[in-house]
Amino acid sequence: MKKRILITSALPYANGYIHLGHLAGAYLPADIFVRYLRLKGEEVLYICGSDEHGVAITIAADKEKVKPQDIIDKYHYANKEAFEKFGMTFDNYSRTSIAEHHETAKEFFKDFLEKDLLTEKEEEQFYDEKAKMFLPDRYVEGICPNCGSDKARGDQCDSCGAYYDQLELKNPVSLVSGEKPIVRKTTHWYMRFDKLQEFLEEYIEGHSNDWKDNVLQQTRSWLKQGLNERAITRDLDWGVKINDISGIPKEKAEGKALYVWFEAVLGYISATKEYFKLRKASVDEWKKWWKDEGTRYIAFIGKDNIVFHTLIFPAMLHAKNDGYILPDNVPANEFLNLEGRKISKSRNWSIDLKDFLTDFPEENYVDTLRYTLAMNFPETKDADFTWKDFQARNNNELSAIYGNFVNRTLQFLQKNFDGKIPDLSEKYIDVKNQWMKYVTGNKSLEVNEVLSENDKLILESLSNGIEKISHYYDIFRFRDALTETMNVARAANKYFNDEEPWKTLKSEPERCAKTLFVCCQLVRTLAVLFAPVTPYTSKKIFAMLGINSGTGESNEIRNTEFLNASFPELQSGQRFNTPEILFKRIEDEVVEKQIAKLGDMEEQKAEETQLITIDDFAKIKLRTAKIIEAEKVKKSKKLIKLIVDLGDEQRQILAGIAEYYEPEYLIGKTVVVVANLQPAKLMGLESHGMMLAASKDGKLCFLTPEKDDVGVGAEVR
Ligand code: B3M
Ligand code: ZN
Repeated sequence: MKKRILITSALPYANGYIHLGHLAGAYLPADIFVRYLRLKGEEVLYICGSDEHGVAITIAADKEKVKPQDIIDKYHYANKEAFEKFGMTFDNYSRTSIAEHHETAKEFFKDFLEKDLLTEKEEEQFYDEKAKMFLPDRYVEGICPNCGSDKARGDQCDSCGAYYDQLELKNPVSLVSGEKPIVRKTTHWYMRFDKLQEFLEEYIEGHSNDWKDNVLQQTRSWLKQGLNERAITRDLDWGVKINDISGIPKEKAEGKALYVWFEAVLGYISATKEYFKLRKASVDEWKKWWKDEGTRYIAFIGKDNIVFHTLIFPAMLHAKNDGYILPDNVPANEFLNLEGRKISKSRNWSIDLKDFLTDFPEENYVDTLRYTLAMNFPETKDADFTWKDFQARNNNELSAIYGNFVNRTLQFLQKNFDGKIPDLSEKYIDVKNQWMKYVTGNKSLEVNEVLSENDKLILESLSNGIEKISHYYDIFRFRDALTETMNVARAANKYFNDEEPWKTLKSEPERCAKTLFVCCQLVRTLAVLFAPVTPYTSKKIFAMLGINSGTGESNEIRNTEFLNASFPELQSGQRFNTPEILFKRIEDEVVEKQIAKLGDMEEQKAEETQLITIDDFAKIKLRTAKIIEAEKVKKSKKLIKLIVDLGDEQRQILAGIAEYYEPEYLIGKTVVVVANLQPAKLMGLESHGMMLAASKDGKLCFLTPEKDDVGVGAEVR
């Protein structure tokens, strides 16, 4: 049995805002898991931070025309704040620009140098002659040598996940100048990953039963190809510099930085060191988490980071030969799509967390987002987030099931029991004892008639439910854990319905009190079970109940709420506070507005990038014309053949408007046509010009002069 659990989430690059895809991949699953563990009383340390080096940062700086330092400051703090509001409970959210991290990274480099695991080599690299610089990683784009995708980066292909040597990229283009780079020699240090192949094979096979399939598959296919030595330095003046490391010639090390992946993974360690330093703990405290067999380490990541965490990082930890533990699991998620399409920031097909928080500032919506994402975690394959689903999860599940149960229970007590947890009469006084016997496994024990069939059923649902929930959390099946959690809420509602307290209030008041006594306990139970996923709501419920109970936050006193979730812990006579609505309904307009926001920029951007001059525009000759004949083109759904009069000539124009207009309606109308368009043939018919029409959202209408004054043939400008 491990004594403590170390959890990390991939360090997001501080080059942009966190979006929902990130959250569903590596952050929310980890936070849910961490809260769950803390609520079980486990000793947990949850580490994350910004990845602030490498080309991802310098490219963002180039784009925003500021210094890399400005970029990392801007996004580090923005993301840290957004994460906090989203309820992430890191023990430390650090950053890789801290001195601690540079020292740790250099220590590893130096150590590998001494162990002969690094080779210094002069090798060919892409060089941009115009920009006078080498082009590391993302500074070049080209065709993927593996899958043929044409947007592959210099070091990795986003399409197929391949990770290759930059010179293998086909048709390379420099992103700095747009030119084709030349190949030039430069010195770099290469890590002998080939020497670690055997060790890694053993390590991975040791986990063939407990790691996710997607993780094993990708890792094995890498191992199968055989590990090569890899350059772990770059020609870059932003990052962990190596020019002050003894053992390598200074002139050669000048202008070089460690490859971002080599040092970023070590960021988890430096962040741990920083955490204990900030708490003024003893200098060796961090080692308890990284170098003690009593610690279990789990690394949460997205699928594009798999091999760095299953091979590269473990290889480094092992090679350091200093007692480091290895990841015990790397539960990588696949990708989250948005409204059926791949998330893309540049196409504005994305939802940044910060924008969500601006539009939905109330905490209940944060919980709805956490719940919706968790119900759609891409655990085994890519999944989809849609606003309609967000609305439905809120209205039909959180509000209609969970919120409804809490609300009807507390309202009923408010109205009929003076806002207090009911006292139990003589007949039912033993309920708590019987309940405890029942949920602690003593089901065979003869339970007396104090517990009704309904009571037994709900207790059954509770103990079975909690067992399943824990089991699913433990094997990283969070969607299932959450579905089971909602099932407990369903069972609670059913209990309320079956007991019919609104009837027994008059006919069997003692039983009614017992029913509500049970329901109150269930309210607390649900708040505990939902706490990892919807913590803000749980806090509200605990406050309403007037009790102190945790939601698995970082600084809480460790308790074992989750293990005791099924126990009846509330006391009779305890007064509670005014109930409030937990999940406000989300109306259609709200989500429609969000859907409409997506992709906006796609058009905007297209307009921005394709600015034309007035001379360009003058090339287009637009003129008014009167439609004198119109008929449908045979065998075409879309085309109408028009004869238009331009005053000095008549022309035949084919217009794709048959789905919107009847030909008869068009005759006699004055329209605007492009008069100098090259003639073209459509369905065997000549079209000489083009008629202008406006279209949007499946609707279309042609343009016509506001007054008849100008007649036909008038120039439109
Ligand atoms: N910064 C890459 C990414 O966001 C990354 C992960 C580092 S984990 C040490 O995909
Ligand atoms: Zn590819």
